[in-house]
Amino acid sequence: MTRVITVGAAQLGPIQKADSRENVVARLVALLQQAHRNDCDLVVFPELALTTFFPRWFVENISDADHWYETSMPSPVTQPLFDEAKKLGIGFCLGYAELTADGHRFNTQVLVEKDGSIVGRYRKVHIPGHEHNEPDRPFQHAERYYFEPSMEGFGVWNAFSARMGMMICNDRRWPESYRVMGLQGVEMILCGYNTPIHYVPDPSQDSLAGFHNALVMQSGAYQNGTWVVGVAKGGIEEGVDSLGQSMIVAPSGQIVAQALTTDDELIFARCDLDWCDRYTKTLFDFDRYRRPEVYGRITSQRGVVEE
Ligand code: ING
Repeated sequence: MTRVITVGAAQLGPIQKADSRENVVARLVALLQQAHRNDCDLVVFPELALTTFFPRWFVENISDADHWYETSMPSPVTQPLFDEAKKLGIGFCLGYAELTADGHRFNTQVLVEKDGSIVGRYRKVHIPGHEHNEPDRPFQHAERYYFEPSMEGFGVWNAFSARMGMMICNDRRWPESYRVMGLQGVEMILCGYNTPIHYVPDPSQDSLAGFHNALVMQSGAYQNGTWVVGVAKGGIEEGVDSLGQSMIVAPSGQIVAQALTTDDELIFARCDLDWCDRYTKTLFDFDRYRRPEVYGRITSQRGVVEE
């Protein structure tokens, strides 16, 4: 019997600062319904899918930013999304800013099954950008001020009759993210992102933003024999142009669907999970071919050590 998940990548166009959460949730519901009409089992939304990318502004007192975070999930404003998904019998993955009861702040994604239950929660591991105000930049990327890194790492959950994993935006640039999930038998990785095309520390990378986005997800998929679903919030948000190019990547590393716009746009693909075995049981048969005994530096050391 073949195992197939029809997955939708629900790319979002920009969310401006003045847009209400209610308005955004209505956009998410419309994409969810479109995914349902196209027989999707699961629809994936971007990173921080409920608000504008607020780390682009610095506030002196972090509690002045509390209104960007959710203190529960479902929250009152996201309940209509949970209700509609459960009614339609479709799962979803949603990125949002999480403020815990004991005051911790995470960049978070939840995976919701077709029955409306939350089956997995992932908190971003690799937090990019800077921790202090850098007023000389054209825009801030102060994620390291607004979010602490997860200590939970990368989980893999049994859901949708598959081994499902999650990662968020910058995580996709790091091979360890995929490998830690690969070693747990992951078959599909869900990843939301917000990627400004202008890379302030090195503008020579601007013209390569789309190339690098595809490069990392295609290699991660191939090297771990897994499907990867990358979903953007794209377009010009508060003056900052962000990459679209949401894509669904097969375990072969091939792109099977890609967004054409930088706006709200659903793409979808039928993903045969048994394709994973073609890679994980052959040239990436980890148990047969990996050499962890010579990979010690991967976990014992962070930066470069010479000699
Ligand atoms: N964004 C970025 C990404 O990896 C980043 C990281 C930081 C881009 C600073 C540009 C400037 O695509 C997120 N949201 O992790």
